[in-house]
Amino acid sequence: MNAGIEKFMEELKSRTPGESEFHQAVREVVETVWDFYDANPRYKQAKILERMVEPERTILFRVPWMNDLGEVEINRGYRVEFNSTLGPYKGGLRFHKSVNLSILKFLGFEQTFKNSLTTLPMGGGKGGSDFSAKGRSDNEIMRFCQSFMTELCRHIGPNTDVPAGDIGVGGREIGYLFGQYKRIRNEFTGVLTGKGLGWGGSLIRPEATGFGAVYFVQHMLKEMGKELKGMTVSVSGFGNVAWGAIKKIDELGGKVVTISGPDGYVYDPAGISGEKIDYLLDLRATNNDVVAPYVEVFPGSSFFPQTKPWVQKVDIALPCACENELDENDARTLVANGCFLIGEVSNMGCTAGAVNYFLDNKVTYAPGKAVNAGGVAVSGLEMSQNSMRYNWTREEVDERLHIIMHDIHETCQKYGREGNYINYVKGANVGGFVKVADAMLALGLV
Ligand code: 2IT
Repeated sequence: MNAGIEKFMEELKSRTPGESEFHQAVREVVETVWDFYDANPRYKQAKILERMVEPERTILFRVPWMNDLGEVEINRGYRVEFNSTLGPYKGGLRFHKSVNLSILKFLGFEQTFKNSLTTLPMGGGKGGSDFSAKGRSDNEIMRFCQSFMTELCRHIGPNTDVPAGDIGVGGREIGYLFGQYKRIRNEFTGVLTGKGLGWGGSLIRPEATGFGAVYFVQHMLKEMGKELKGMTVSVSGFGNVAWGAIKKIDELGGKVVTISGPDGYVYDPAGISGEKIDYLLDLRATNNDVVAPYVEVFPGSSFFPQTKPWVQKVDIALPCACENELDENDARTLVANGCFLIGEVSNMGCTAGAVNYFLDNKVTYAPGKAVNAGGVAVSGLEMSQNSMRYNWTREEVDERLHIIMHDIHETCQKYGREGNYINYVKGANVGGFVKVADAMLALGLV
């Protein structure tokens, strides 16, 4: 235990009581950058870390709307504008019943480092609401989005803060949010990313998080002298991120054998490919948030209620669902069953216990802020295209995504190499930190 780190964390906790996810995300970063921080008094004197853990601005607001029965409903809206040192605040909106300030602060904090790693000019932010689309009609979702944006629109803008999607916010929600912003502000600008192709969106954005994650995993494998072809992979989740990852793994000759939802997981030993991948989109469109129906459509697969896919024997595991979905027990089970690479695609998908288990045992593991950065990277490319009022081709966007994921891997190696082992957690955190910290020093005490 390092006394400096413990003191830092105690002070943080006393200022932000109860924000356990936020504390978890900060601790992981502080533990890995501390030596570097200690060795560079100019960062310490300027209290860079202390400033980084305090969001520049936190906005909380009421979101009133009317359901289909004519009843009034009230949700809470949030936007945490964490750090604008490198560019406009950038990060997704999450609509899920679990959303609270702690979760959005952890996500906004991580986003700042992730966006720094992409090499693109984006600050970090995150927002959302405790609204859940589960069981809601399309009209209810539209009315909620319109009410949410009626308040949010005064705080954001293409040069100020550019939200996008996250859990519960996909193309449909971005459409309703963009429509309302455009109407109120009378502006057609790149104020949101993840837009539809016909109205300002970028090719590859829907696939980008999953594709980028697989490109990153390819670099990790190459480092080990292996390739994706022929590998068996377990994936959790069944949303946009899981869909993109499965699509790319299938294309490159890997075999994905699991998906999961809040109801349990599906094991499909034949592999999820072809029409099965398209079926994930149908599952999502039901608004039911379950994966069990998969086994009725595709015989030969099995459904395991209320359990996670990490018990299956695979070569590679890719958590693609939500934070803390893979704990230390899961980590031990995976490794005992022969899994040799874990690519965290969800934000903070692994608990601190799981991460420490991987690092202590020198298991190849990379954190979400590196692995999943392709999503926000292509959002950055969508912003560039919107500013130019021009669209790049699929090939152009994909090539840039390839370069960005390659560069993030290089950064992780540069700061995380420990002999033959790459500590990707340290690499991503120090790499992300240095760029933001240097820019904060240059911009003075603001
Ligand atoms: O976690 C993430 O990086 C996202 N949800 C995407 C953010 C974005 O602005 O595209």
